[in-house]
Amino acid sequence: MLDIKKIRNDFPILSREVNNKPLIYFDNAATSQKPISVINSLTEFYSKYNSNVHRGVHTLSMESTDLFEEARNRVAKFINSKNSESIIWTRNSTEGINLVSNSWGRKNIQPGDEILVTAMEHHSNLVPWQILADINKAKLVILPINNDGTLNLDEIDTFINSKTKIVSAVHMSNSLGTINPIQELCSKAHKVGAKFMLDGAQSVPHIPTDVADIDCDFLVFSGHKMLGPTGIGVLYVKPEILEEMDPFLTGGEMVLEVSYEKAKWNELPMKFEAGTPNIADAIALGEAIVYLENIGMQNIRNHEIELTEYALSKFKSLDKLTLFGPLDPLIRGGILSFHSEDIHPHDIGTFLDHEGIAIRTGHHCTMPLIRSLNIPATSRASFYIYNTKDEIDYFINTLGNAIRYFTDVK
Ligand code: C6P
Repeated sequence: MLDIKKIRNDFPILSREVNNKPLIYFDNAATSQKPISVINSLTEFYSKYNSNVHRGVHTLSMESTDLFEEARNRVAKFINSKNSESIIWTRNSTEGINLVSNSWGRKNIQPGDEILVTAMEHHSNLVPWQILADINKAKLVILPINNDGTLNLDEIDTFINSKTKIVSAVHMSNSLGTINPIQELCSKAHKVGAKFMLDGAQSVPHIPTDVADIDCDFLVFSGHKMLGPTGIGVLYVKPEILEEMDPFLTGGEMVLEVSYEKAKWNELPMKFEAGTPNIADAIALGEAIVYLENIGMQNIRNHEIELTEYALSKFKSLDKLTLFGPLDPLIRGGILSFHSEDIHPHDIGTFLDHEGIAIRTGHHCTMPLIRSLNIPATSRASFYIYNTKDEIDYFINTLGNAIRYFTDVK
């Protein structure tokens, strides 16, 4: 059991009011709130250590370089990467996927090859592959889903075949909450000699992640969804693949030697980190990881299973709502997307906001998925470590009021 009261005290924003009501923050899939230790880390860096990294011989630069690399080591340990050279700082998950599709993809995808993604991908794990398929004359193949929001694996051995060169799949869907059987997808990809990339934007903040165990070739995630600041993300790449990859962005820091004619790339991981990196935010992400580790990732997962189970049972009391995604909390995360035929999601979102509840409404950057459900958008509540059953009670009650309010008007 988590000490939620203690945890909540660590998040200053949770004590504010919105529209004269205590804030209930259920928009964690979009971005999480930040504990005071992360906020303090940013202030401390700029107050005491601010200087560029890997460039200076002066004390400040050496200190900031140490803190920056310490944060990288923390990330490596957090996802059980054997070495920290496999950890490349990016701005977010989106940049990590673009790095792989542009660097590994352009070099390795041949005309006629197949790239497999699932029907529930975020635009970030779809559009870069559409562009790569177009440029390299490859075929983008979409793995379909079942009515319950799980992947349809009936013909998986046809979908992952000898033409498949990469399978890139989301671990936890940001629109359905579904947790995908990534181990199975990864081993099937490897069996046909394809690479496996995991979009961990929604899973790494909520589920213990072990890249050695999963055996994925690439993993991306975003700091801002796991208590860290915006503007910092991570791309993990298996060392042997990283060695062969060409840089994506070029310029300062990623070179060892430059003449007017050519350049020699820097060592890993700097080869992939052109320009001055996001130093303070990387260090603060390290603090976020310390915070998560102190609570324990399995404890976080257990707490969210409990909240999800509770919310799913409470949803049954609401008429006129369709809830998307699987109903078993063990194969879904704390993300609940729902829709009412009679009420536009933006109306629900605005009604809830008046009562202090923050949810997200829209297509959640999964437009093809939402369209395939024949709806314009969904309303989405998403939980994290600081959320409580009392908040869910208030949310369900307010949602009931919203449904009555809008359907009575009709
Ligand atoms: N989803 C949401 O509200 P960035 O924006 O690069 O940090 O993360 C992109 C991304 C990639 N994959 C998945 C599964 C995601 O959920 C996201 C971000 C947010 O659902 C913002 S659109």
